Amino acid sequence: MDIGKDKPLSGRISRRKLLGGAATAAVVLVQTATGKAFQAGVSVAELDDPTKIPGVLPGTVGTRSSFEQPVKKPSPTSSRTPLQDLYGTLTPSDLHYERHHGGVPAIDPAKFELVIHGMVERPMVFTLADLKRFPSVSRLAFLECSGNYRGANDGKITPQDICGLTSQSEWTGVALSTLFREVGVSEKATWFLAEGGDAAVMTRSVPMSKGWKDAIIAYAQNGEAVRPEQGYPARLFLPGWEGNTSIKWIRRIEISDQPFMTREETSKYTEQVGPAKIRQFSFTMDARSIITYPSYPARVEKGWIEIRGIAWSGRGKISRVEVSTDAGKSWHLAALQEPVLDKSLTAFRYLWQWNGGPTEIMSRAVDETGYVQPFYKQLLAARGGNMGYHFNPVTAWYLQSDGQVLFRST
Ligand SMILES: Nc1nc2c(c(=O)[nH]1)N[C@H]1C(S)=C(S)[C@@H](COP(=O)(O)O)O[C@H]1N2
Ligand SMILES: [Mo]
Repeated sequence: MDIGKDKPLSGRISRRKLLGGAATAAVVLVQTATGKAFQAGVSVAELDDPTKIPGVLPGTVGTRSSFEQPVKKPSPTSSRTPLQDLYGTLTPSDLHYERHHGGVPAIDPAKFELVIHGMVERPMVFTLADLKRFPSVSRLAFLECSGNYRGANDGKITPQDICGLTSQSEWTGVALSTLFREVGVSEKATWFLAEGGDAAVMTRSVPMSKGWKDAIIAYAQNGEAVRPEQGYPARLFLPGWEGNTSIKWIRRIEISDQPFMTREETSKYTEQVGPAKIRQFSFTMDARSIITYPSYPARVEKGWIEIRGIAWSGRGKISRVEVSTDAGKSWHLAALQEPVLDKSLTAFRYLWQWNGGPTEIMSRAVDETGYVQPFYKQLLAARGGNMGYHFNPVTAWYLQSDGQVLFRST
């Protein structure tokens, strides 16, 4: 059967439409194992029938299809994960959000050292090889910057703009509790300092209880060495806590019986929670969710739509996600993708038939502690205008009658 370029595949969908529309002229640059590029600059319409020519030979590293180009959105201080372009819950490592206060340092793994000292029996220096000799642990968990905030906007903002400082990886390394035992941490210790070896020499104080419970010194991310942007060759990873406590390029841990009141713990990383109340050491990330499809810049057609999104909570597991398709008047339970993991992104979906009338759709996450994701107006009432940190409001999407989806505040 001839499925020629412009002949319809079915009554409704032509091949061109499937490939992204007649205007598509993707540049296909395929690098072979021997480094020879071919099919460079070929437009979709000119692509040869793939069943008539041999394909590309196996290579040394895989590539992303040239038809798929999800990218992080950089600013001088961070770059955001394109949540609207992703599926499931695992963030491809090269799309993990980045936040660094002094740029990405180049660290020779052979020279890497982690010092643990202070209130310990045996101050010690660990090389990367030392860390890898200890029993290892792996866990899937999200990381979110506590400054995961959206700016003023005209409704034309994506999930990436709204909360793209959220990503998820499988982190592998040594449990910090293992190292605590190795150095013989004093029973009187209550806090430790984590210090990075980047130009910012970023430091944060962390309660010992978190260190004992589930802290990891991670040297791997999604099955390979941690990426430079994520802290190569090793970082602290604190599941469910504000991203800034997961010190990258970790080089020193000092054990103490009080917090260190570092630069980041005075002017930064404190937030207003009432007219005359400031919160400090607000480590846990609250529950949040967002519908990633449909979302801006998508345009949808009337009929069945699978509303899809992600939900997460630093307090534990997501217990339910509720979806509203009538601007919050009524709510329905979304289906959660199993397994629902502790402090992990959880995918949800809700099948809905859109009649084409303008409406607002939104999602609301509830976690296992009973915490309910607030509306923007509730956050505003509780905090006043000062909302840069720990910002987790319900996000609404407005569906215009022409199918265009736009951001709406709640
Ligand atoms: N050494 C060091 N660690 C750091 C930072 C930094 O600037 N330097 N940024 C922190 C902040 S604010 C966040 S949100 C996370 C971001 O981690 P990621 O870039 O792997 O997503 O790293 C944290 N750890
Ligand atoms: Mo952050």
